[in-house]
Amino acid sequence: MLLLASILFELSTLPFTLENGATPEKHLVETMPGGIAVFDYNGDGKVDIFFTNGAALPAGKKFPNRLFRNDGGMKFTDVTKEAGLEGEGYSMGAAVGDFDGDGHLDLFVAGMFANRLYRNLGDGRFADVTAKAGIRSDEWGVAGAWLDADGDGLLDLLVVNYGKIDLTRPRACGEGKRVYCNPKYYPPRPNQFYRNKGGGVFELTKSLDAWPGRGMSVAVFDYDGDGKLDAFVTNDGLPNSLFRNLGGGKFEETALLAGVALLDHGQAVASMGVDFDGENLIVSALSGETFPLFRKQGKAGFVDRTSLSQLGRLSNRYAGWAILFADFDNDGHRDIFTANSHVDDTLPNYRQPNTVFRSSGDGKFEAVEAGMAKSVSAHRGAAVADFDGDGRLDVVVSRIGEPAELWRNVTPNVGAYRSVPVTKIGESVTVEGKTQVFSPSAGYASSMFVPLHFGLGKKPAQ
Ligand SMILES: [Ca+2]
Ligand SMILES: [Ca+2]
Ligand SMILES: [Ca+2]
Ligand SMILES: [Ca+2]
Repeated sequence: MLLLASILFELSTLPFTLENGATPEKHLVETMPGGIAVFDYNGDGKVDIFFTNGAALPAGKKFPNRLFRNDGGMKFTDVTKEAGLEGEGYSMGAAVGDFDGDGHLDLFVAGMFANRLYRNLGDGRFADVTAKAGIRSDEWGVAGAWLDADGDGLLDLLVVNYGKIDLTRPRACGEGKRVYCNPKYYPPRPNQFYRNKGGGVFELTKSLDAWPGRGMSVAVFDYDGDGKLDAFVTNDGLPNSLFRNLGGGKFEETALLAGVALLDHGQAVASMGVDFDGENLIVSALSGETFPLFRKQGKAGFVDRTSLSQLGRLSNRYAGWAILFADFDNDGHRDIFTANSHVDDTLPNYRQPNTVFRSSGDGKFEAVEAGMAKSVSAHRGAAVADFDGDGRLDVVVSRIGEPAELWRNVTPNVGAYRSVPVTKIGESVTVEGKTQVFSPSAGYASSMFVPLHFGLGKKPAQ
């Protein structure tokens, strides 16, 4: 039997600081920026990094979003200006997909009253095509997901919206000291489904209008095995939403019946980030709530395995934003990375270390230190990719007020692996009996358009 050494990361930083535009008025949006996209924007085979960034509040200077080109060997160059991706307004999330099918990966950026669609021109530049596309900016957008929901071969766009906010009349919460208000003061809003009509034009439908929420993140997968991609949206302090794809651009909301609306205790938690590995749906939440884990049970739905998987016990003290599956030691079992920090910046545990939970391979997880104690920060978004191409999955994390973290995976004696490039969202790949379905939407308001990574769990060939 091959004994694998424990997972280990080496920390460096990137010259990007996430600015949340913090004010004495404590607008809730300040707690929530930081989605990331990782994708190969210039087609050189190396995974590049896009960071969303905030703006001064209530309305003011944009802190530019940033694009870093991967030059190999863990070296990155800021190419934001030449790419034309500085953006405007308060950006929060990103979604990568080739919406026009020209082979160049395009970028949707969600923000508060500032959604933007960028077409990749294929020469290192992006064009802002928001107006032509008909994408609106009339909601507090947090995240987005691309999926061909109506099966016409064109990627449609799902935009995840939070609640109603009026920055000109901020509510005062807290006694003695001002704190961020409870989400309940932000009335839920519906998400938006844009149908891609071709020719770079989208039509805003009413497909999701019946199910308002306080959406934060989205994962796309075919949960009932009918061949159509469904969408799971985390809701802050409300039951989650599962939008079952009925075809033709229509959905029905099935989270309660599918067992993913709530944990078995029946209380809504502050669901933030999400990921799905084909069997397990994981969600991040606040300290004291535990991070829910729902395990797939047949085609109808899921069962709450938060406690049995040990994730409840392991996550209870943390507040998580990004939560991601990745097989960091290539043993064939996907481990979990979470980017942590409390929402309330007046609490002593506001800044937290990230966590790595290693899969034991029997449906249970165990905490591994993995080098994470080196950074106790206000972590937000995260994305996983093999940035240095050495077969070990690395992690990038945004943090409020400090340079972004680059966690290079230096785990010794990892198992063999196979990396399979993918182009089509919903594409299924099987390697040595293991199947993965590609969807870039995962983590906290983030997007990973990167090759599928299969840990194969045996010694690499000499
Ligand atoms: Ca690249
Ligand atoms: Ca394109
Ligand atoms: Ca593993
Ligand atoms: Ca690597």
